[in-house]
Amino acid sequence: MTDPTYEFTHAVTRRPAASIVDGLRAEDIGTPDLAQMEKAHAHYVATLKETGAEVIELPALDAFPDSVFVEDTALCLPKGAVLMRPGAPSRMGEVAEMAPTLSTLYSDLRQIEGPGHIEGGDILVTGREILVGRSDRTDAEGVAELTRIVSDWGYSLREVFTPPGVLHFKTDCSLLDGDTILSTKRLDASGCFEGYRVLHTAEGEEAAANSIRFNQYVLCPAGFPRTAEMLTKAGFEVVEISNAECAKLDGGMSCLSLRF
Ligand code: CIR
Repeated sequence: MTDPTYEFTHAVTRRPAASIVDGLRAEDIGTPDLAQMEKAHAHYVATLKETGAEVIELPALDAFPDSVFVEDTALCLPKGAVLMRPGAPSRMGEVAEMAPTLSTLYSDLRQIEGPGHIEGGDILVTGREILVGRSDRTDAEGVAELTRIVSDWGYSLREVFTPPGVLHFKTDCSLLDGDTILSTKRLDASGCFEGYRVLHTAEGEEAAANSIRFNQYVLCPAGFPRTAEMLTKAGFEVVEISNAECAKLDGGMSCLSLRF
């Protein structure tokens, strides 16, 4: 029996574009370097492929500086996929660029029509439910529209809240298996993971929370040794990937792929 929350046969990624220097960021901590980002991206894609999954690598899109962060454009579930409606105006057009790829892979492809907004980075699919964090990018109307769509497929969706100042819900958490979550202490303190087994990122290593479980591996941003060690001790096979360039744009491991 496969576990649909972390056992995947496919991923979709998009190469970073030269326009990445214009990507959105909450705070300017430096300009991302395209060559360095491409190198880390290649390591990321190679790691996904190493698990036996097929990775569909889409070409760079110069018109959309943040288009490397494909996760925000869609939600992919076993029964169907949903095209999102990003809350960031500059990212709206990325959805139409993703639609043709998903329409070849899914017979049931739905779309958030609006007026609400929702981005994939705010959605965590666990073994028992779909958690969606309201944030600056994801509003009540967007959550309500997604709730109606996924209830058709038998999912229950629970609205939660992304902490203030945190870009996306999954900036602060990730799924390690159907029942286990890696979270920052600040997000877990909100009580949103009651009933789950929760592992905390180490103090000062909050940015390690945006990791992904993909088949046998947990892909973690490099540079957070205490969290990596904790995960290894808990029995996970950790692969560290440089996230220095994406971090300048508030991006992490989950943002860089759609997984299904
Ligand atoms: C943005 O602000 O939209 C991008 N610079 C970063 C998106 C990161 N995506 C994610 O966490 N799912």
